[in-house]
Amino acid sequence: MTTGSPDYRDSGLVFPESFLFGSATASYQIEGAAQEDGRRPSIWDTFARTPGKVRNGENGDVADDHYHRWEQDLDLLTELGLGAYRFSIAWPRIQPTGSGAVNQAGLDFYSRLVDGLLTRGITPIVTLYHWDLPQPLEDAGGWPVRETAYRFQEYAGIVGAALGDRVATWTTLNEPWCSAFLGYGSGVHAPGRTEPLGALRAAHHLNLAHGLGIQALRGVVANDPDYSVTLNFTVARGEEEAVRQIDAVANRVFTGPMLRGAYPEDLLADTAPVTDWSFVQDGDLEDISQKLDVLGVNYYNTARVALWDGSGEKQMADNHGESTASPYPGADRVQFLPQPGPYTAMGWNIAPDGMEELLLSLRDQFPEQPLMITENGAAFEDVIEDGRVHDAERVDYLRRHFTAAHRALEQGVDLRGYQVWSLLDNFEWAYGYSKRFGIVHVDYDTLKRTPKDSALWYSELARTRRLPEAGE
Ligand code: IFM
Repeated sequence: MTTGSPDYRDSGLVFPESFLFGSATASYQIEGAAQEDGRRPSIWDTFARTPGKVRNGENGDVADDHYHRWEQDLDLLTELGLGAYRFSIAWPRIQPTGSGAVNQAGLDFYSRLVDGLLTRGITPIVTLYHWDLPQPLEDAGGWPVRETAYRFQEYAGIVGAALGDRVATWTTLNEPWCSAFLGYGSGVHAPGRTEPLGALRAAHHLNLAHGLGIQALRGVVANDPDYSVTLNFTVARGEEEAVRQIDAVANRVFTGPMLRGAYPEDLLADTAPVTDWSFVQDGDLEDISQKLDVLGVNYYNTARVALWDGSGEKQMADNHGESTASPYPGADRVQFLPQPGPYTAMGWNIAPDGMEELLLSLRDQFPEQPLMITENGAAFEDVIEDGRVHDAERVDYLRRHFTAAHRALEQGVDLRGYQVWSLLDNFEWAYGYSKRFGIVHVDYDTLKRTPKDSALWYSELARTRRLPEAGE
């Protein structure tokens, strides 16, 4: 057993009995069957078909064909001994036009999936929105428009009424920062718009959708689930003023209204050249600040920032794709500096200490708020050889991040579980299929699933609750 190693390569650590080990996926990234059983296009179908937006012109039409192979995929969870599965529901399967008419075939698919999990003794963690906005809602203005939040409220109520007797945890949104600021700011995600004001309006309407969505769920569910949202936090380090500005527009723009019932004063001041925030209406903050049973935390890496003095070229090594438009309205003087390695195949720096720092910081900011790691994992250049994938780098990445999570637990953080991203190799958004995050390899020609060494390692951890010794 090793503890306290400076490189976060501890072993033998034991996680609590109640700690929920699981793995995560998202609808558009794995399902395929894009034109089946009444599903209509989302903004990602449209974006992926726009030349130059997704690497190699790839799309989610087939992806992992999970829509047809879901039973096999749930069996994989059982074989690995995982206790939870975090998946998302495709809004365009439930309401193909984004409003009104409900597509029963879509609800039936997710109902079978939830039942399939429960019969296998696996806890369903459901995300309502992981970026696949029905295209007609974008055509009507998308997230910058207030009406979209009301449409989400309606959709949440429909799904809640259908599945709300069986779901353990409801997560309204996955990473609204990406939806707002990559979708409408830098434009590297769907719908690919580059409008600083649109991005801030989108952030507010996503916040509103979250609050209204929880209220809609509460009105219809029949059991006593946990309510949640998943945020991707930017752990910025470096020059204090640059850190403050990024923390405001990347993190506190969501935690402020959701957990404190107010937008941070410094965010309002920073973004004053872009907007006076008059789109925030009376009562919105009360609607948004719903009690959360658990806050979902997605963590991958850290950022190093500094203020740009206007001379030389501004550096934007911020790991969020290539675009000349900024995803940080109001923080125009902040530059993102390259960081020391090692890196994953995404070029993201590997920094388990950032996870520990983030969990402690959230505990300090929101002492009463239980937390769950809802995503953490890494893409590497995997090679399949003789039916095995020896992904030692991913095993090492996971070992170090589980160590970080355990250290946070030991320091009193109320951390309820950990969902590894991702169960399967899948469609990695603007990177298409070029980046593999799965602990299970998917052959995109045959769609065969092969658990990688990391899956076997994780299985051992989940079964024993004990971080394996190096080499085990
Ligand atoms: O694949 C994504 C996921 O959809 C959202 N969080 C980050 C992952 C890796 O980029």
